[in-house]
Amino acid sequence: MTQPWWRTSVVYQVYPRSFADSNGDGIGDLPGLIGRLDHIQALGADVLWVSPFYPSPQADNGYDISDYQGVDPLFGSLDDVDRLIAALHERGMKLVIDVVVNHTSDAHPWFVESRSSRTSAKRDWYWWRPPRPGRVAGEPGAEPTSWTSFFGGPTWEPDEATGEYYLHLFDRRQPDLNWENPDVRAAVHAMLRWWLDRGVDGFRFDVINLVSKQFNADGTGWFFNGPRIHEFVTELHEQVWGTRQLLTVGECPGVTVEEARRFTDPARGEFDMVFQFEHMGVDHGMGGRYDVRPVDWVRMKEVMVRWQEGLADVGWNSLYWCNHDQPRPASRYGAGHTAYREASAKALATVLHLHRGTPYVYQGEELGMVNHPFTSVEQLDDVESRNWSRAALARGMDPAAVLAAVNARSRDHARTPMLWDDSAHAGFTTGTPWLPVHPAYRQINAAAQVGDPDSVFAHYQRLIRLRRELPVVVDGRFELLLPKHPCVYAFTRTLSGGPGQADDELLVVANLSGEPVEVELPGGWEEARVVISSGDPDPSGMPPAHLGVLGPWQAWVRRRHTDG
Ligand code: TEU
Ligand code: CA
Repeated sequence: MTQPWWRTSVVYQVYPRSFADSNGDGIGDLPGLIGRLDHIQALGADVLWVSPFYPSPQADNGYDISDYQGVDPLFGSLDDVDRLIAALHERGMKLVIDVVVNHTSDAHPWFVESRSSRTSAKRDWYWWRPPRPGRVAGEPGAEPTSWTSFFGGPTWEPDEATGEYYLHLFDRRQPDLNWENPDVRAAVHAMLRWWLDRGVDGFRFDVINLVSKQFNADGTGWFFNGPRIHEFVTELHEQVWGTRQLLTVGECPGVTVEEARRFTDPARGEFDMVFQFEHMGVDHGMGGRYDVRPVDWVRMKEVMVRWQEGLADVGWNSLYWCNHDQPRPASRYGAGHTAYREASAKALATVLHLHRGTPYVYQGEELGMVNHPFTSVEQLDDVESRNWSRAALARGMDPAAVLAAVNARSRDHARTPMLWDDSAHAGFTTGTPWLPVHPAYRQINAAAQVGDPDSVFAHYQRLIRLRRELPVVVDGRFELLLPKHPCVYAFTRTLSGGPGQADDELLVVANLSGEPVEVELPGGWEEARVVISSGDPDPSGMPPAHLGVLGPWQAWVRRRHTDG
């Protein structure tokens, strides 16, 4: 059986609003993206995932869709999508589009019709429920369940015209579709087949494990991996792509390894991989993402290993440190905007890209971009950070602490403009950028890095090339070393050569701290060739006895063949 094409792929994610602006309105767009495909190709990524570009009131920057089969004029036109697909395919690259079908925008014609009356033909396309018995819609506590929205506040919005509530797990302008209704599912399937006919190569499904809800009339229930989730996903697979080989990735907040095995077991016909969130929670306190804690690498390794092992024989991992919802990894886990910024970005990339799974690179990560120094919560655009800040201030939290929390965690860090060069607005736009450009853009930008062998960009290029060249990177068994070490992340990857054949082995070692450290590594690697390295000292010239001596943020990968 031939292996699916995406096993050797590296995906590059673009948030179109923030990538490249072609017409000077300060907002990135599809023609701008098409003009920058050389950058992604030069990096070596072969798949492009583009965040939503569909018509939308932009309440959540396009994750609130009002027409699934169009393009918002802000981003361009359907012709631009066709041009993007053609330009990618010409380069041997593929396109994955973002599918947001847990909810629509409240401006979607389906919802407009649904809310028009209790007897509307599309009433049942969304989750309409009466207030709790004996209560009036709008009264505090009258909500049908006590669920809290991802963006704060209750998940139920009272609707004056009909006296009922509708469900929105995210913003109130993002009403949840009712997947219990077969007409809703059929409409989603038809819409996705239409995109396949246009030539897209895959789908990233937004919060797809929330589409099956268990709602009980007594106000209890849940919505993570609901009772019919696997039935819905299997049906989606059958109805939309069948035996065609795409790249499908389901974003699954709260998913466990056990659930992920079900979602990604090829025999079940669901998804190729999921985005899990466990590793994103390692530096969250009990209060969630804005309860800022330093990353505990021992715990991080525990989580990563559990996923590596859990999906070793069945299923497949996605690998990411960042996306459009997360702060910049060079700030969050690395050295931030200091002398070790680049070394830390390289070390983090080395660790991630040598795990087993499909790596995702988020725009700017390949430059070691860092968090934006916001000086006021007023500068934030993101609905999540704004709602959280407003609620925290209302609770009486110290304004300086609120600012510190959003400066550590806001989704806007990922959304400030891509840094292209040292010209005005970092070459992102000729107009006024919709979010501020990072003040260090003269130092951190693509033009300064592409072609420089010491750059973060070049390091990503080498990591991606290594994956293409060495099957052990794709298929090798993963084994963690030094699990209890607080800052050294070390592991081996092993591909058995079979009878009479040597094993191909990699040893990956990274010091994820700004202090030099010395660790004891397994023997037999002294003569092994260094295939990737970053930071000081140069590992290739080290005397064998010093194998475990690591400089600040130093990382390297060695390769050897041993008889199996
Ligand atoms: O995100 C879903 C999700 O669970 C989170 O990452 C969420 O955005 C938040 O950060 C939790 O604290 C997806 C999209 O990636 C995100 O951009 C959308 O806002 C959201 O769904 C709604 O469509
Ligand atoms: Ca534009």
